[in-house]
Amino acid sequence: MITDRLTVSPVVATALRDGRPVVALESTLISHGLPYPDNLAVATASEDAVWAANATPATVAVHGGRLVVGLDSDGLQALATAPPGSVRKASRPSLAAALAGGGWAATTVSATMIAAHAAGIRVFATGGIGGVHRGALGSTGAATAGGPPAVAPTFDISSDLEELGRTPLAVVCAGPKAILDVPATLEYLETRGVPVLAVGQAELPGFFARSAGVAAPDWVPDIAAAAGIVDAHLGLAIGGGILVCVPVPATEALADDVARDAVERAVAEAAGAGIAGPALTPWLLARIAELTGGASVRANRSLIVNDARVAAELAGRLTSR
Ligand code: PSU
Ligand code: MN
Repeated sequence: MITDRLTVSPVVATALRDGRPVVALESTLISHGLPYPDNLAVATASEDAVWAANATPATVAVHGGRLVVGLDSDGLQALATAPPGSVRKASRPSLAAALAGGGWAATTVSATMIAAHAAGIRVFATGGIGGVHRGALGSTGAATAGGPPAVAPTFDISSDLEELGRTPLAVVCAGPKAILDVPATLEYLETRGVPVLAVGQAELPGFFARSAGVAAPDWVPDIAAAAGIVDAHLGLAIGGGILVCVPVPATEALADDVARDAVERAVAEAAGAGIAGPALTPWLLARIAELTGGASVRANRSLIVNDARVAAELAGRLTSR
């Protein structure tokens, strides 16, 4: 079973045994989400932000047939500097192949939730969760002649959403990624019974941008209030995670129109080029980085480190309740 495949670092194991706050961090954003050297800078800064908020970071990845919870700095370096394409992206459906294949694999939100929960961790920070991709539901086409034709659905829906529906963990993010069909992603999360909270604003955070342009299902003024709801949800032990959405820091946020234009263009190009499957999200993030002259990477870096800091505060409040 999963515990036979789990390697928890001594530092993380000790913190958990002593009941001190621990924050899980994922590794796909290192290997597939950001270019080198930004990826290594973000991974290190996220761990530092967790330590600075009096919690222990536990970056998760697959290595040598094991799910490692608590990478050391050599592991972070190895993942960040691996040649593009040489590291697998492990989600729930690809975790077994990643374990059996040996070598390095990076864990997405779904695989990181599985490992973190098995290790006894309750709080996890990422950048933006995956969700319902634009076009996943297809379109019916125009009612009038000359309009856009009907498009078949791709059904591309991230396994992150199913995992949030089944694995009890608080996931701190900056909202669903802006490349997604955000309203459909919220509907999916509601159907799967996942509470979604915005912190400090009524609008759902929009990943690169402060707002996704839609209301959050629920919102709280601060982390203390979020901790109360997270504690109630996890305390029920009815299964399933809870999503805590924190807006990207204002100084690094992309303007709403800049984000929207880059996302729309990148999504259209990806469809035209036939990019699909697990390659789609990394392709879109890289293309948006080009289209925004690197501004999206600065926003992504900033929001990831901020999420790690907020997650550490949340973990601290949970352990002291
Ligand atoms: N947040 C980021 N960058 C990323 C991701 C999150 O800022 O690259 C990763 C996470 O690992 C998430 C994955 O689970 O993107 C979603 O991939 P997909 O859409 O293929 O499920
Ligand atoms: Mn997908």
